[in-house]
Amino acid sequence: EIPDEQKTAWKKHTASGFKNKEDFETTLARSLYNCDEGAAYGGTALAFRDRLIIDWNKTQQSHTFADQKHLSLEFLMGRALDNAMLNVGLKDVARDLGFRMEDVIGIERDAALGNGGLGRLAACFLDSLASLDYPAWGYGLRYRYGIFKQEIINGYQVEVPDYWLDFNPWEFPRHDVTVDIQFYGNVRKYNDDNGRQVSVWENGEIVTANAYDVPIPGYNTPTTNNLRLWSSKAASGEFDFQKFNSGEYEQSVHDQMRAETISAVLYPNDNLDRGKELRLKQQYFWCAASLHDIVRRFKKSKKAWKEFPNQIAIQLNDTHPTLAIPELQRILVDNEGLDWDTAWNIVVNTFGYTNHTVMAEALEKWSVPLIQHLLPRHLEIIYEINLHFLQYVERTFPKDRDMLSRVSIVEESNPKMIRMAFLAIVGSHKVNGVAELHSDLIKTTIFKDFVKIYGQDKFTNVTNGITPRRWLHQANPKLSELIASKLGGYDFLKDLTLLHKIEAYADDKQFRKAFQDIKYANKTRLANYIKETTGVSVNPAALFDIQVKRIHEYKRQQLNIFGVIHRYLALKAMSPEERKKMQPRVSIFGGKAAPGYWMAKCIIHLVNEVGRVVNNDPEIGDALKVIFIEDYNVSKCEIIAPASDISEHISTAGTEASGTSNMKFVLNGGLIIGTCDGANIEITREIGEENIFLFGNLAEDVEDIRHQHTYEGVLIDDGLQKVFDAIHSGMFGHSDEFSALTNTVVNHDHWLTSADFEAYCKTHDSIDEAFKDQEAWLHKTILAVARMGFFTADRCIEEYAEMIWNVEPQKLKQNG
Ligand code: 26M
Repeated sequence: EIPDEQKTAWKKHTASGFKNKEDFETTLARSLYNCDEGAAYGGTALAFRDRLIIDWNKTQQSHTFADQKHLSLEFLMGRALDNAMLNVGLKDVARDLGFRMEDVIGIERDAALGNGGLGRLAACFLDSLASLDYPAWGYGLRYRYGIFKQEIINGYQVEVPDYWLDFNPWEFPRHDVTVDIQFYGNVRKYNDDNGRQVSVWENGEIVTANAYDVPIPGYNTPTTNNLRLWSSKAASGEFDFQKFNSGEYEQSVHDQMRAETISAVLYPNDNLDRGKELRLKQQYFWCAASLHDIVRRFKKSKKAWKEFPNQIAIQLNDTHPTLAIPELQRILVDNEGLDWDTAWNIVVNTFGYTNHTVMAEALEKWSVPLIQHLLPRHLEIIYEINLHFLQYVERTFPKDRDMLSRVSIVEESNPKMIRMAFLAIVGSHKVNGVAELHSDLIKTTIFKDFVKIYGQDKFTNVTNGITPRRWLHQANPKLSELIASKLGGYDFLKDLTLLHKIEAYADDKQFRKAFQDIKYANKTRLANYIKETTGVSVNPAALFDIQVKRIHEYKRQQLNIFGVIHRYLALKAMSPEERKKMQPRVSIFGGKAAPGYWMAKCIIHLVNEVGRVVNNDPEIGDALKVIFIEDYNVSKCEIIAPASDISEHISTAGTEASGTSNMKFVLNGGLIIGTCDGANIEITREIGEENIFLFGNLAEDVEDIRHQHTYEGVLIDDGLQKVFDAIHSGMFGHSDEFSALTNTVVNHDHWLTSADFEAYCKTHDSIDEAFKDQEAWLHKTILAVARMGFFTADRCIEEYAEMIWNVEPQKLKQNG
């Protein structure tokens, strides 16, 4: 599949990394005397890329037509070089150049084609699929601009475009793989010779999808899977050519730009749906290109259509790819001539749908007029799907008239809306949530009626996980090495449950010391990074308290910063002697706010202003520092996650579907302060409740408390009132800047900031106490690490494979 001219170019530096100076010089077209870190990165990346290609080709040739397809609008991959080196097993090669490997790796820009948890989960799953030898492809969009780069200017977030493609050695354009995608147009009906009605969607605008492939290497296996990203281009039809020649240059160029706009930029919203037409275009463009690709490959196998679901499993990462359901139905009925029921049976057995949120504002709906305009045939098909579905519901529940309007895929509002989650449920054979509590919640709240209709078995849980290759071995090589020294090798990177064997060392003096030294070194690394980037000196011996994730009211960074202010006021009220006795702390925040999310931006501003005041208060010194790390992303997380003593996962109970950074922090030897939400609950069950700091109201009580707020007003906690008074006094700059933040608590407190405040502060006090006893603390952290085996993404993939995809691994024959 690789074009010939590329093959010859690559031959020059294949097989062994660059063994000699000439290889390197030809690869980069520059002399070694002129080699800086950027050049060293370029050369190393190209050399390792070549190693991957060989296995990649072998893998793709050996795979039969059976495999799984993962449709995700987001893949938050981070850097590739370190991972490529780990998987090829030759991390040392590049040292010859005389650079520190860390610096060379550090040159690479993140592939940041995602917002947060959902996109990173897709990336971890690709790593596990390849590492476990599952034949699987990812399908996504090749955004020219990934998630924006965040700068903090005068304490405010400023968004800078992320143009990441100027040197990307990890992608391969497949000039021969293109798909023409139609938008708009009309539907023509006619009866064929057998009197069967046929629908033709025609006269639309055509945009071409170009494939770019990214190799996904597995760890300790030659299996190298494929991530295919689609890029939009104007269709090079004669029409445009004519326009150009007849002097309509401007129109011709304008059409081109319009087409390229589709894959131009990632929507920077996390857990928020805004129903923009361009977003719907992105979704259809990518679904249609991917399905065309999948169907084309299946047809090469010459198998009967009924075999389709046995050969192919398509997993929908949230509702973003739900248009793939009517699109496959359209292909089967309109293009391939299957009857409706046969086609529908194939569709349902092919798709699985993963839900990542219960929050109303994140549940996708598209207006009927918009779909009508953009995808007229799909709207007809969606209506037909709904008709069949509602007829079934009516037959099954003849007495429940309300049921029909509650579960209808079409919401009878003005304008009418298509409920994408309902379409995804109806069009899939399995629906899963991403942690036990979350999977229970969807069954009892937003999808309750569907459980009645389809039964319990259609709904299942697959608790999220993370790849231990990136999140333990790469991010924390020293800890990985220490564990390997006790376990007699690195097998745990592929079977994370083996970690349980280090429980035996929780009381071992030497092991504890080594473990503690590693944590201290990781904290020092982060302290150096903070010094370089913010100019603030933090003491690595202080307790590092970290909350890094997208900024969102439901994640409650406001609770954290109010708690920090509370602590600051308490410190100010103490005598110098008393203050000296307090456990020194560094409160670290990081995360991006969606550009249109005003409240989230206020939170960022408050954190920065509190930092400015606290960090410059000579009375406070090391007792408290407040840091905001700019532009939090995957590669920064690799420095941050190993450096925590405590990390914060404090969402209002019932709102965070799972969380995955909670897993990263514990796996790296930090403890959690958290609510009974998402995967925190299962983490507690695995590591023991004595090794986690839980607080706050439970999910089952949240509704009642909100109700109470509405009817009786919000009760503001005394401690929180003092914090608000300090903010209103202008202590952190003009208080108008923060009034939105305090008012929402006073008016509704939808996120229970006040209701949970006291418990939150008390829990932090008990953390201070616990941290004083370093031996006991080490005992807890070592046990916690030892018990994290369950949270590997490898376990997730095995569960999906067995419960949803019904597939087995396919090992490559070595030297085959
Ligand atoms: C929707 C419409 C328009 C534009 C953007 C969106 C959108 C983008 C991302 C909606 C939701 C998005 O992500 C949701 C998400 O990241 N959910 C998280 O998924 C993780 C993996 O399962 C969980 O661990 C987190 O708890 C959950 O919040």
